[in-house]
Amino acid sequence: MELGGSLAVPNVQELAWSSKDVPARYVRPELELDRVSKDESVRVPVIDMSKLVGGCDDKDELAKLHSACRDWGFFQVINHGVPEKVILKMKADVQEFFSQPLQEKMEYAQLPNDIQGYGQAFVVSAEQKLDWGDMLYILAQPQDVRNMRFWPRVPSSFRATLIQYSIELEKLKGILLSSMARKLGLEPEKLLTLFEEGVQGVRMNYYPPCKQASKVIGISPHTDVVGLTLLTQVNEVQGLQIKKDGKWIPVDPVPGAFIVNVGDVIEIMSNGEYKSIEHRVVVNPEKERLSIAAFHNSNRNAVIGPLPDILSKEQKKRAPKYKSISYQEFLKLGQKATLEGKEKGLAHHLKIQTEAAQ
Ligand SMILES: O=C(O)CCC(=O)C(=O)O
Repeated sequence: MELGGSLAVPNVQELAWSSKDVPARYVRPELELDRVSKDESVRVPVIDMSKLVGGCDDKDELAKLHSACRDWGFFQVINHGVPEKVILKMKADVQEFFSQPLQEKMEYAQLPNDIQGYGQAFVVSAEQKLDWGDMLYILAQPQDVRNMRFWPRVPSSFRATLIQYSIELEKLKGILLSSMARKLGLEPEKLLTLFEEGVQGVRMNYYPPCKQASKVIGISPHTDVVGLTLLTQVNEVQGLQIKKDGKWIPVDPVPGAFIVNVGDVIEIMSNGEYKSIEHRVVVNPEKERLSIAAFHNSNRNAVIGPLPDILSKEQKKRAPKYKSISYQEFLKLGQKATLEGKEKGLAHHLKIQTEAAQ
């Protein structure tokens, strides 16, 4: 599977050590105009997953999940069933990987025409502004997409840890998708079937501190060109922000929680009922930040488009708001749309323009 690649650019961790001034390619003048919410009462919803599994059928919690997907596109999940020791081991191994000398990490460097490996994400032109972060991206599930060339051997437990972590996240993905399906008026199995054996890519992010933190961005504003993302912040350094009502809202992780976000594919499949929200990462002036994002795609035979059952929900006929495309077309378009912000994201590309909107 060809997923396109990224142009080679300097390693940011090294740059952060070596240079006093931020090179021009990392400076983002537009950040000065951004509005960040200081209102602590506006925070992403927290969903208690123990109320949605094992025969518990808490209607209020299900309704809370539904409104989180519809009105926020982002939420946190607690009591999610992923064993704490699996999460802690994953965090520890990722931290150990990034703390190695550059030469060791470069053994797993990105190659032309592959998005996997150690490097920087989605650099497609020599003029493009750059993000203040490095990453290791690995396709972890299903087994047939794995390319062990990019899987670190140090720490020695890394490979087993990532496999265990990715299996646990697949289970959580399943629970979330069946809960969402129920509130969307679908058969509980419908989304599960569409996402069964879908590719899970795990992106481990490392954002070095930056003395001129207000001038750079860890990850540019974007929506996720996938179905569902499950994210864990590795250390105690806050940085993720989501766009709501024109303002950036910081996401403060609840200890032990996963941060979940609806991707473009779920927005499209739900015919716009659920929203894929723009988000970005800001950098800390003193401390490094690490995070692990697991992106879940639909399976490789799925058509990406509004689901017929949603278009005819409750016997009402609804017009599709998005075009339908094959998974192959989705991969091509997805590459273009990535890291371009909501306005140019995949859901935007596929949106059917109504006369009134033109
Ligand atoms: O580091 C984070 O909190 C967010 C990461 C993210 O948005 C991404 O990897 O696409």
